[in-house]
Amino acid sequence: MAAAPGLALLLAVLGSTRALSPRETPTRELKELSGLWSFRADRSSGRRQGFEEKWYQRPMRETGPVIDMPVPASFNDITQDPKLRDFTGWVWYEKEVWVPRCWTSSDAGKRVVLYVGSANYYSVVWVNGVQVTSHEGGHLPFEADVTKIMQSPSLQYRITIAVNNTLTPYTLPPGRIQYMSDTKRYPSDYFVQIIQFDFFNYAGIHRPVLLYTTPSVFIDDVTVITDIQNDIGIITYEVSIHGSAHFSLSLKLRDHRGQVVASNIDGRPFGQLKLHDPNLWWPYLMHEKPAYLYNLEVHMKSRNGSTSFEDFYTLAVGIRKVQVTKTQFLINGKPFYFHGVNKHEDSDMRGKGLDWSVIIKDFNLLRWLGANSFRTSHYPYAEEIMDLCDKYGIVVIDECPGVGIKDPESFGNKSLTHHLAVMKELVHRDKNRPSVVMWSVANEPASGLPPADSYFKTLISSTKAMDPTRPVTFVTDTDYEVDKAIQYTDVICVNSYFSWYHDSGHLEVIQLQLANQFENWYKKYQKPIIQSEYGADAIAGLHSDPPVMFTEEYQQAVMQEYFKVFDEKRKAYLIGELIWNFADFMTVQSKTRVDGNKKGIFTRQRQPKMSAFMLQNRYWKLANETTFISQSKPDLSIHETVHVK
Ligand code: GCB
Repeated sequence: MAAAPGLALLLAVLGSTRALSPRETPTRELKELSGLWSFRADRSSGRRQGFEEKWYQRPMRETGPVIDMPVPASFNDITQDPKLRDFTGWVWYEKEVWVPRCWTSSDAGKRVVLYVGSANYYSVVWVNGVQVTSHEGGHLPFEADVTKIMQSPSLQYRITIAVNNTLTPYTLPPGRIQYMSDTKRYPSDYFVQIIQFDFFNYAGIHRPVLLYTTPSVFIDDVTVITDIQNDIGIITYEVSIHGSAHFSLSLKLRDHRGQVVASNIDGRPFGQLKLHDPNLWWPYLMHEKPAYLYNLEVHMKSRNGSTSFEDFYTLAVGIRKVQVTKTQFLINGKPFYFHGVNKHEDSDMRGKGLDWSVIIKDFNLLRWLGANSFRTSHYPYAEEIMDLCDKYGIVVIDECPGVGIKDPESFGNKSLTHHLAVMKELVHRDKNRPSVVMWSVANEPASGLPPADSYFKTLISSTKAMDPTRPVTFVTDTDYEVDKAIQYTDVICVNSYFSWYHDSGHLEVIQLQLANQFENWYKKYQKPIIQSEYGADAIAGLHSDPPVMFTEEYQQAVMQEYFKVFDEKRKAYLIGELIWNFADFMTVQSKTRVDGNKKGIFTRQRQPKMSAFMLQNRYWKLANETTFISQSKPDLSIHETVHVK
């Protein structure tokens, strides 16, 4: 039996990017390297001193002063040094670790991998002074096979990671370094990093660093696609094995009680598992038992002469189907309305560093709010967060770091090639997640510029080729008459800030302008629309009646005006509303930002503003209208599907 066409395509296009999340299983061990690392910023004028003096060759304490730096965390808000807060260039991290002898002996039959959850934005990694990998781009994981190096006689290893946060017209997000040559106004060698996005450019090692093992012959990747046909759940899978062409595989699917409900022991790396009357994966608040996950166990055995290898990997699988019509977004054949938020990975002191307390607090707030979805504005979030979306049924629009693409220079081949590579990494990382229902390739690019047409045509069609099972979008704030790229998307995502950035203070224009916005886009394209951002800044505790800008009352009033139009248009083609923003967040210093962006309905410390209670009221009402309780079977025979095959 051949792999299903969609799956074959997905695998062929994805090729060999990093795949499975590191995980402990009976055949895999894992060692967390979170904690304190030695740290030094390279403050030399060209930022090249670390490379010139080869700081990776000896312990860093021998080449100069080091400070303690927590990992994961952004380095920016950890010290009292304003120059480190705004530092641009190379920073160096180092950690000395012990590795168990049973991992590294040459006859252990093990492979040792060094994994970095994410580092912003460009990283070079050495072990004991030997470069093992480099990676371009933040917000996504990368790894290196360090087996050979770890087979040296020493059991203590020095891991050095140099990270550069410089943004250029060809990075994602793009940026520009501006040198100030007027020596009457600026010190010599003075430069600033220019960015065109509205969040602080936090940098450093943001997600956990791990060492993990696999057997030398190992499960390299697992891809699943789920479908539902006439009460039968179909899981089409493909497993790739690395290290040997001779292996046998068995797969078991267990329900949440641990019972095996489907299995395949024919030994082949692709096939289908079928289940009668499966428990479907439903979004939070759409069903009485949302987010049902099965556990897929993949067991591989291989023999090479007298040596045998065994690997075991488990994957959470949610059976669900996504479709898009001209007016609806369907999950398991039922209309789904996104009542959710836009977020940031952002918190006091940690910046963009992963923190479990913040993560769990945020999920508790989302559920309190009655939010069923979020967009990962404006970059991929940690795998740990995505796991919880699968587990809690929070639907995700998964966005890549294509934010601030404004200059014509950023629409050339060099940028496009990198953008395609980033989408490939993102799709590869999140392809098996039931919570991910749509890819967003960018936020507010200059999509009215002539080169945007072919840039987005290629980007969107390549993303669809990588994953034919999910719709693709990008988020626009360009006028419907000049936008050149929405034609290629499945869903229109539009941002607008009526009575804030335009007609500031004039609440009375919102309804007219918003209704026109929706009608214009829909008439031109006949695609469903999500209001992917709207909102207003409110300084918590600032009040006025009648409402004026920056007060909690004004934020509420803006939202109320938007709601009136949402309620009218959701009867037609509006399929979602995502408030900007879940919480206040840090930005670059500017005349329009008072200690960051204050459009949160929660403060940065996650305390509710008045708007949070108002939104909670609305979202629970919406949830009650759209809940589907499974007394009757869902109708999965959709005839009107137009965009997603
Ligand atoms: C937007 C951007 C978002 C900003 C927001 C604002 O359109 O997509 O990144 O933070 O507006 O508050 O200005």
